[in-house]
Amino acid sequence: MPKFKSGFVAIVGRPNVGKSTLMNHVIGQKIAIMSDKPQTTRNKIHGVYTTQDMQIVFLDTPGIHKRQSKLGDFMNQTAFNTFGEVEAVLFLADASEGFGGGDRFIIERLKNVNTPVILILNKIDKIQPDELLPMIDEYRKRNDFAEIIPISAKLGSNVDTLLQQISKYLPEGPKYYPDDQITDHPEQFVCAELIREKILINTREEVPHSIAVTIEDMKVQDNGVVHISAVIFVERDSQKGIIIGKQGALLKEVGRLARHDIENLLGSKIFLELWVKVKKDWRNQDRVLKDLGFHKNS
Ligand SMILES: Nc1nc2c(ncn2[C@@H]2O[C@H](COP(=O)(O)OP(=O)(O)OP(=O)(O)O)[C@@H](O)[C@H]2O)c(=O)[nH]1
Ligand SMILES: [Mg+2]
Repeated sequence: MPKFKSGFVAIVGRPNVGKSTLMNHVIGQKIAIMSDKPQTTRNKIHGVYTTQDMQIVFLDTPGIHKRQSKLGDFMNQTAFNTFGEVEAVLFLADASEGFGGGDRFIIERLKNVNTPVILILNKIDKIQPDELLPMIDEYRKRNDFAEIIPISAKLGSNVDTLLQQISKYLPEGPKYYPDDQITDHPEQFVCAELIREKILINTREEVPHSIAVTIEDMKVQDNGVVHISAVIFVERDSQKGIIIGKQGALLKEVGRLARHDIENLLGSKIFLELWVKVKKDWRNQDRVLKDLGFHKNS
């Protein structure tokens, strides 16, 4: 009988290239939030993929970007820290945008790592087939990649091939997580993230980056309904107005969309209570970042 294989792989790349979309597709459930706004993911998130003969633990990471705040520093460091702790690094690039300065910056950092780097060219659904080969050549000139695999994370094209290729780099190993566990994060974290996703989708410009969400309370009531109380932190009074919206319309819509996703996640009815509070310049305050769950070593 073949031996069980297992290991960790990190998904890294610029913001918005589709890292979380890929992980969710493989896991088959939304555990990492996704949006068309860059810098959606802020923490490292484990997604566990288990079959009969292997277990791959994916580490979804924040997009590596030009830092603008202490939160940004934390996010970049979170991504870089994963390079050394995995069997392979999946470097995701956006095929529809071509090679750019942001990719070069990451490749330079990857050159100092001993871990094999698999280049994934994502969003091939957005390009013409004849654009692919010249792009692969361009990337190949820049670094010695262990594999180069074009995919569409959104449509799931070629993701099976990717999984097979990853398995080549996994050693014989244990099941790190039980069969039915798909992430390392507690439900409360995923719930808070789902609420943040709905705000990202419904707001523009500076607002998406200025919010943080915490779950203050979560308990099952006698009638089986899960009561959740969440706080949305913003940096300024004006942003509080935007999040609440005209006669509370935006907050209501955020609540409606989040409730739908959270009910899917928990598999039970929920009652969601949302509060909006101002915490001035929280992205640059070490103490506040810590309170909100951004710990240096995670
Ligand atoms: N057309 C197309 N769109 C995609 C594909 N993969 C992801 N997207 C879209 O790209 C956007 C960004 O996706 P995310 O998964 O949030 O990207 P990310 O790399 O995790 O972004 P950060 O967390 O900000 O670093 C979303 O609007 C996705 O729907 C793909 O294969 N094809
Ligand atoms: Mg992400």
